[in-house]
Amino acid sequence: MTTFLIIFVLVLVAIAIWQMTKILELSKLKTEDSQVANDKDNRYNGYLLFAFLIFIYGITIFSFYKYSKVLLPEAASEHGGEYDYLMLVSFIIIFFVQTITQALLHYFGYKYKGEKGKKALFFADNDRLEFIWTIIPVIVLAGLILWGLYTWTSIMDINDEDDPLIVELYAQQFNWTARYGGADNVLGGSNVRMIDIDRANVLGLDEADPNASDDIIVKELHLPVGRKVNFKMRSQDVLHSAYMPHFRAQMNCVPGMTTEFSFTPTITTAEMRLNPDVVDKVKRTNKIRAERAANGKDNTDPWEFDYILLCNKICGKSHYNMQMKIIVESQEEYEAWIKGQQTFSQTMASME
Ligand SMILES: [Cu+2]
Repeated sequence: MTTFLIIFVLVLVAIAIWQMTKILELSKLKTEDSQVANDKDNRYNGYLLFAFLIFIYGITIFSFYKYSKVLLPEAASEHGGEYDYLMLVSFIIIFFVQTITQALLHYFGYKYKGEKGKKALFFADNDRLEFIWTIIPVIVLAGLILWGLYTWTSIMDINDEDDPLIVELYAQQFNWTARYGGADNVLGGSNVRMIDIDRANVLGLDEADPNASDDIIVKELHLPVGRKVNFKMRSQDVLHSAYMPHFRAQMNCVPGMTTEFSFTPTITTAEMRLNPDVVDKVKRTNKIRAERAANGKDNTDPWEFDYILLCNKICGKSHYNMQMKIIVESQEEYEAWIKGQQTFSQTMASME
């Protein structure tokens, strides 16, 4: 980043010097030097166009080479594959059109550069040409939009089929809390007005609601692999956004209402840790951390991959650190873990 800034400043200084020499030249009032572009100037600008074309192609190839590895690994949810495919096809189309139109734009800019004695060909309209360049984008864009709408509708179809696990994600500045429905898989009623920090009722559960007594409140989200999860999101204070990038899931958490998202995790945490992209990323990160350790800096503990729930709305000064670990595991492991958690009524009883 520092290198980039230095280069940027040097470029700005160079431009300033160039502009100053131009002003000096102008101030000499050389009357024979006309400001009207001649053939040589036009040719020069034509070559600059080609140079710019090579620059944008070059930087594209460089970015692919250098930054492809920072993309997310394979989707870990059922709908994620569909979502990624839609995005890939959109990108391929945009990339293909961009590459060709830029080449044409710069080539014709060069070909029809100003020359002494050359007259511009001009026609007011061409119905066939206009038809072609209107109908092709219309068909392609309509196709993408319809496909996108169809995919969106199927992802956002939140229903109670296939016995989904019900989980509440509760957002507040600056942390997440998760709540399971307990043995009955039904979340008890809740309201921010019933929050009672002194008695550990941090989510404002209705103590009189029998559905609430077996609810389980945790700070780490465990999900059994292959089981659909219906998330109910709430926020205590401001807008937050529950973002689970590895599952291609995101939903705003809005104070005063409950929002929903649903997905089925398909890859356990243990399996994802063996994914080549993830292995690679862990290796790169730990190399940086080892270097930091060697230089006596902090934040040097070796990192192990975990799924994560992040806040994706800038909700305040500690927004960047608003996260919760997600663990996807087998049904047996999940059951063993949930059995070890206290229910809401147990927590309340222990406070009496
Ligand atoms: Cu937030």
